[in-house]
Parts: sequence; C-alpha cells; structure tokens
Amino acid sequence: MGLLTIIRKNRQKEKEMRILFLGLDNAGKTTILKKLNGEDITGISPTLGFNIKTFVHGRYTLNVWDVGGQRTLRPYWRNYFEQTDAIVWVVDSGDRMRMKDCKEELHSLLLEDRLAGASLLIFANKQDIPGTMSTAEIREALDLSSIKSHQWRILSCSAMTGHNLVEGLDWVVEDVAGRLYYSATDTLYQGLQAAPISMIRTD
Ligand SMILES: Nc1nc2c(ncn2[C@@H]2O[C@H](COP(=O)(O)OP(=O)(O)OP(=O)(O)O)[C@@H](O)[C@H]2O)c(=O)[nH]1
Ligand SMILES: [Mg+2]
Repeated sequence: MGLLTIIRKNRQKEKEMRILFLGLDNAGKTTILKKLNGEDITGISPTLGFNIKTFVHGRYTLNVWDVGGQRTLRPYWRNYFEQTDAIVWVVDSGDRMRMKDCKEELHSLLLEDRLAGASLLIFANKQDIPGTMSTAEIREALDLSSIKSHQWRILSCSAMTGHNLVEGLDWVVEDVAGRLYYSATDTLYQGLQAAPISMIRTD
C-alpha cells in the first residue's frame, strides 16, 4: 500500500467523530436525537441499553451514542468512554429536585481519564415548558464555572420544538474539529499538495 493510500485512509477515518449523549434518565437524550434525525418523537420509552445514530454533518460523520441514564444503568456508562471526542450532557431543565444528582454525576464523569480532552456541551433541554430553570440557573446549579478540564458550553434547547439542537451540534463539531483536525491535518495536506509529485511515493 502506497503512502498516498495510507494517508487517504487516515483522512477518511479522521472525518469521523464519536459523540456520547449522557445525562440523567428522562432528560430527553433520545428525543433530541430522534428530532435531529427527523423521526417521530411521540411515545419514546426509556433507553435500557444504548442506541447508535449516524449523522452526516458537513465534512464529518458523527457516530452518536445515546446511553440510558437510569441510576442502575449509570455504572455501564464507562463501557462507552473509549475514543470519545465529545460529550453532550443533557439536562431536564424542569427537574429542580434532581439538579444536585445531575451535578454530581457530571462532575464524576469529568474525572474519567478516557474522557480527558473531550469537548462538553450541556444541553439545557425542555425549555418549552414554562417555569424551567434558565441556563444561568443551571450553570450555577451544576457549578459549571469550576470545570477547567474540558472545553464546555451550555445551550438552552427543546427537543419538542427543535430549538437550538442543530446549533448545539454545530458547536460540538466545530470544537472537536478545531482541536483535532484543522491544525495538524490541514498543515500536513497543504504540505503534501504543495509537494512536487515526484516526492510522493505511491508504490
Ligand atoms: N416538553 C418537553 N418534553 C421533552 C423534551 N425532551 C424530552 N421530553 C420528554 O421527556 C421524556 C423523556 O425523554 P427521553 O428522550 O426518553 O429521555 P432520555 O434522556 O433518553 O431518558 P433515558 O433513556 O431513560 O436515559 C419523554 O416523555 C419526552 O417526550 C422537551 O424538550 N420538552
Ligand atoms: Mg433514552
């Protein structure tokens, strides 16, 4: 296999991103993903294992893992950490009673070595319901300002109306791409494209 083939294969691989949707049960993870995928969002049952969805987003293929958030299932989250580029932490903005639980789960997740460096989007979901917590309140309740280990952003959204779902995904893709691909890869390819053809071995 020639050098060019190897590079092309690597480049293909590099266009993929692995994104993990986590959060407490009932937060709206599955609903968000179905809405993004244009599927029916009525009658969704709690996720007992996981679902995988693949989205094509610009130049990138997103492999999105949606894992059930019930308490008994949370110990299994770690089975999905490997090679995660981004975490989308979904919050039920109306669930004031469990905000402390939500904060503790999020902060313990961020201690995981295998998630080091992953971008973190916090989706403050269910904003279509009157009286839900604002993003400022959730930022405070989840103590987001103490997060220094990950690049993060919080965005209000609604899986019911679709508000901000695409914007959230855009941020995730931009952040991961900016960190992983733009600099190193583009410099390499610009260098190769500029190189005289005789310098590129294809045998
Ligand atoms: N009003 C409103 N309801 C929502 C929204 N998102 C989800 N829901 C409802 O919240 C409930 C739980 O949604 P799911 O998508 O199953 O939640 P989940 O996070 O996947 O839950 P687990 O699979 O148990 O971890 C469902 O009844 C949804 O219809 C939203 O933005 N607004
Ligand atoms: Mg689910």
